[in-house]
Amino acid sequence: GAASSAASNAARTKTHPCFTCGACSSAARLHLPIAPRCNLSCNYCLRKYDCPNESRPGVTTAVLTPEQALERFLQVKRDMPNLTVVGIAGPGDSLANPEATFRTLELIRREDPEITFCMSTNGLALPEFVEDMRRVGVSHATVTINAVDPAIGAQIYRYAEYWGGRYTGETAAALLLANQMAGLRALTRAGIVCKVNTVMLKGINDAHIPRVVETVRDLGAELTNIMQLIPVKGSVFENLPLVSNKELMNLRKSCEPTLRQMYHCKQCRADAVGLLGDDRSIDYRPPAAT
Ligand code: CLF
Ligand code: SF4
Repeated sequence: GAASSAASNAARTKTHPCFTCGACSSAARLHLPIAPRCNLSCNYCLRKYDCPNESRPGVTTAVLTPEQALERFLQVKRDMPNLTVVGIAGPGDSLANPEATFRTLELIRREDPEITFCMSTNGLALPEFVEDMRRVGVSHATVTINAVDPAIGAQIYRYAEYWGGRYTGETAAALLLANQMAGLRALTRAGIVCKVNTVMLKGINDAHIPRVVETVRDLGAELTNIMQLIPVKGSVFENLPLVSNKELMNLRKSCEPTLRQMYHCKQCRADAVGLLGDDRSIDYRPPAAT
């Protein structure tokens, strides 16, 4: 039932290196890069690189098929006894590639009933897929929410693609926000432990972020991860002034009384492997296609 899965999901938080800072020096995560497409256009993104919502920008990750992803999982699991989490974090959006995302997780679940499943998404397609996430056993999710006001969101997103339509401006931002909020609420009601990532954008959403944190707390999120923008050359925000470490830390500290904050994010690659601070993704090559 929902109550017992909520309890076991919460227990998994202790060995999740992103959701529990104390686990990050011992517990490893594996990102499987099976999700190339995206349904959103964020102004800090260039699609030829990994999704900066949950990844290091400027890096191009080779995409795996679900079968190749299963192979990589089995290989990494053999090599890494401290592997606790399998994550889907791009290189596009997990839920803009639902067939590949859920097929990959189903294949792995057949081989391993225990490993923790984590997914990150921009949230645009979330309301449609919460039930699938629950069904395949996703216990942890990250939704990137940069604004809870469509007037601010309109400065961050160029367009959103939804059910065959392309939306721009405040219409796109309002659609995205409605789906993020309904999706986050449905996830937490289903007992899935949620983190919200927010990219701090100087002069755009920095003063607004405390409201984002309050809103997602009220929707049941466990923590927020306020992240620095790493500017991508060629993106709309390539020349946005940088946020200093001090400004980032001050904002996190001021939000801490509202909701638990993440301080140890490494802005991983979409194919990251190992401990958060010890990225070994380059050691692992995709198996040759057969
Ligand atoms: Fe991966 Fe993200 Fe899951 Fe962690 S990463 S999908 S929650 S298993 Fe972690 Fe990496 Fe920061 Fe993400 S350090 S970028 S917060
Ligand atoms: Fe880029 Fe990620 Fe935004 Fe999609 S959700 S446009 S991949 S930053």
